[in-house]
Amino acid sequence: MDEKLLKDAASVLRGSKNVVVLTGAGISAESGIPTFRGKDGWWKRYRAEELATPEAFRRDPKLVWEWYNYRREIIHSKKPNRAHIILSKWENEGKFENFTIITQNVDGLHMRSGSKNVLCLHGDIWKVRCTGCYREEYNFDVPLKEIPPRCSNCNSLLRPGVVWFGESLPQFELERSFRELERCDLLIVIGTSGIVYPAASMPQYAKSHGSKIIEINIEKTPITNYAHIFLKGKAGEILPLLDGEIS
Ligand code: BJW
Ligand code: ZN
Repeated sequence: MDEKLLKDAASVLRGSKNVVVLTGAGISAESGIPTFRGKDGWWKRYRAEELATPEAFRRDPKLVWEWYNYRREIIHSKKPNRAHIILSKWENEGKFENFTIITQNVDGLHMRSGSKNVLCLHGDIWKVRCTGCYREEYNFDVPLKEIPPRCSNCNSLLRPGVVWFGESLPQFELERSFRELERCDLLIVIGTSGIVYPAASMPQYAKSHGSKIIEINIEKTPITNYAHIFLKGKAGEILPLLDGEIS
């Protein structure tokens, strides 16, 4: 890690009042949860269109649910890592006037590590929604009791409470995200490949409203081109260093 860059990032962080953190699958990688597009990512083994679209679910709900059941088993057996824990510490110690996490992850690890102000853009893998009566509820069964699971109210198929390609993001979370991005002094982007919209547009949006952008990733992304500071490395190693600099 370049010491000068780390010190520059710490100085921006220290001078910021309104901080937003945008996270992707990379922040959970060190917890042992596979990313989507990395070398061991899901899309290397499966085709996105076969699993993460409404059409795929209509075609083969059992296959899609088997994948989600498998991922729920993995997530259930893992815990938040140092990166999640430091973000929750910054929020709970009141280090900044406003501190918001916008996450694309559905694994719930930010909440499990104690973060409260979290906007989940792509839903929650522990929620299920009925395709018949639209009732939404939590389901923490690991493994699921039946695949595909059915609604206890109307017996229609349940679907995972996540956002698939071609679907709209939840309106409240999306609107609040853009409001926070308009007023933040600093956006820290952690562990996202920056190619899935509308999340991928958020760093540019924040920058156009005057925010500084710090990116933490093990490799460059399209966001790196316009980030003010790029910290190359693992989130679970860089965040403790940054925390050490500002504590
Ligand atoms: C580390 C690390 C370590 C590893 N430390 N870093 C505008 C332009 C073009 C297309 C579109 C557009 N607007 C909408 C679209 C269509 C589409 C889209 O974006 N397509 C693109 C792929 C081109 N978007 C949508 O359909 C969205 N809906 C929408 O916009 O509605 C309106 C609309 C609809 C249709 C047309 C137009 C408008 C919905 C997107 C839903 C995404 N859903 C998924 C699945 C969620 C449920 C589930 O988990 O199963 O969300 S797909 C998957 O990708 C998942 C993720 O949240 C998302 C992003 O992935 P992420 O987090 O970036 O992970 P990776 O694996 O890609 O990257 C990991 C990164 O971590 C890498 O960079 C590593 O280097 C790094 N890393 N270890 C730090 N230790
Ligand atoms: Zn129902």
